Amino acid sequence: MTLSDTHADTHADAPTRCALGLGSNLGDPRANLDAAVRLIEQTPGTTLVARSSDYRTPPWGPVPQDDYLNICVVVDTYLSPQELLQRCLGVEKELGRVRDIRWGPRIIDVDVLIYGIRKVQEDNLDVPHPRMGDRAFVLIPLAEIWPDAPLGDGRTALEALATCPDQDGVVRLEYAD
Ligand code: A4P
Ligand code: MG
Repeated sequence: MTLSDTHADTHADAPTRCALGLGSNLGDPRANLDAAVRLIEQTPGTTLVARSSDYRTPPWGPVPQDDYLNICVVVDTYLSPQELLQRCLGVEKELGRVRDIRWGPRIIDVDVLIYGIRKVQEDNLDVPHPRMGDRAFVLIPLAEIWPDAPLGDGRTALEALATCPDQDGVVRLEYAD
């Protein structure tokens, strides 16, 4: 990706604050998350503002699978919403993600949670992420680094946590190294 590519349909004169949600439960999840954050950091026109702690989270959804590691990051970016999505999909591809079962295990998932206060509803992009407001594996890391994050339904991340189920299973990891 070159700077001119990334700015092709972007004319913003100030960056937009965005939140991304990352998850991994295949291979070496910690290494996968670290590698994804490095790639996000290297994205032209994009600055990493904050990265949450790593959280071990029970798998959500109908597919039996291993626990996940989940994190959130906050970025300031000049990319448009579609460009940011394409970058997230590119990071997944670069790390070797193969899409098979919906909600199934994955090397890396990078979702666009929030793009400023914009609502985007396009065929391939729904922002704010429609399922984040009741998911502890998203809200806990997000509220750690951006408690006032606007969820698009009038609530902040911290406010949504007050009524969010399944928080007990989410464990913040502290690494010795
Ligand atoms: N797409 C639309 N909106 C967005 C957005 N805001 N961000 C489209 C990213 N992508 C978005 O994604 C399929 C398509 O969604 C993309 O090509 C994009 O055009 P996907 O990642 O292949 O599909 P998926 O992840 O299997 O489906 P979905 O509905 O996004 O799944 P979720 O909701 O992300 O669930 N349990 C724990 N503990 N932690 C997890 O991280 N993740 C999942 C996946 C299940 N259980 C989990 C976790
Ligand atoms: Mg996804």
